[in-house]
Amino acid sequence: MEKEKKVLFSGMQATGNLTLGNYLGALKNWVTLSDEYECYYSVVDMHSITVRQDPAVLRKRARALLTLYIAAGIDPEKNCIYYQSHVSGHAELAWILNCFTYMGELNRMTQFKDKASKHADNINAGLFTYPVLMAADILLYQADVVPVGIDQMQHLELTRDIAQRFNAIYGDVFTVPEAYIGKVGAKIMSLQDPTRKMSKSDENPNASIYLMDDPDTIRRKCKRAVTDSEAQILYRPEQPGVKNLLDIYCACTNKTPEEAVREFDGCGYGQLKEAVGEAVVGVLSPLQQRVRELEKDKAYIDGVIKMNAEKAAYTANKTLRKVQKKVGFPERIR
Ligand code: ATP
Ligand code: LTN
Repeated sequence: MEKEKKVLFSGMQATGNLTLGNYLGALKNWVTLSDEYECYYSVVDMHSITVRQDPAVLRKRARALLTLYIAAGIDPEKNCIYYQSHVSGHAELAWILNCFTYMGELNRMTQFKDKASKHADNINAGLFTYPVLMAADILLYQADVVPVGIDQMQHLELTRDIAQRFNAIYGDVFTVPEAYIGKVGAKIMSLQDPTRKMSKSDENPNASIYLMDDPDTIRRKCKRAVTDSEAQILYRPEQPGVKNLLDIYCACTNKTPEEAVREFDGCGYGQLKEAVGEAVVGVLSPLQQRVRELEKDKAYIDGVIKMNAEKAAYTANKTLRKVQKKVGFPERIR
């Protein structure tokens, strides 16, 4: 089949409660990109078990994340939204790619070092080879572009190196993917420490707005956001708290920082925080409403899960069979 649109792959882990940062920095972009590309958006549950999980909680969160993809506006008829664990090709290709990845390369991964220090009691081999599974995710679908945050760039570079190494030995097997880094302002910072990014693993619940927070909680968290004592609303790095509030405001209202600064000219921080709270509620309330409606329709979600897993497996298997043949596995007898 001729490729009409370029292929895009991305994934998110269902660990923790998703934040406004995940939505504005990733999901919202995914929706925009879904018209232009043939998209695969995976709930990467196999990556999640590199850190110990409660099985019931993981299952529930994975389904909630998949539902959220749809609620955010990704059309599951036109794009492929699926659980990584439903397509066995991910694990199979990851094994092969493990044999084309050097220990030294994996040793350099900063996320591994970071997670290993956070989970010193469980530094398992899966945590170490996490980037290889990620490479398998991307290469299985011959993805041209991969939208990721800056923190995942190192993993993407490794994916490119593995693909190029494999291609150099066996010919043109894999498409070498490019990173797609979202627009400026897509990095949402913590409301309590605007020098750190808003993160779902932050232990302070006031630091992050969770996607399922109710309107009053959202307003309260915005009101409590840390700012400064400059008493002027300008968009500049010297005022990271105010800048972050403006970034959130702009991302929620599709305005530019210049427009926002003009709008808040002469206003106090209280007014800014109130406006930001309303803007966030304006974006999250309809999203939450769609999530609740979708959750009621179990049969529909089940149908999406089944159909899209089959769609993903079809493409994945094509690549996998080609790779298996290249490395010398015997042909299957039909
Ligand atoms: P954790 O706290 O567990 O590290 P996280 O909240 O940082 O999680 P990830 O699961 O690492 O989120 O990332 C999911 C996606 O959301 C990635 O594409 C990432 O770039 C994006 N993302 C996460 N946090 C932010 C943020 N504060 N601003 C913009 N984008 C973000
Ligand atoms: N490691 C990524 C999630 C992820 C991913 C991928 C992203 C797993 N596989 C493939 C893009 C492409 C994260 O933690 N954000």
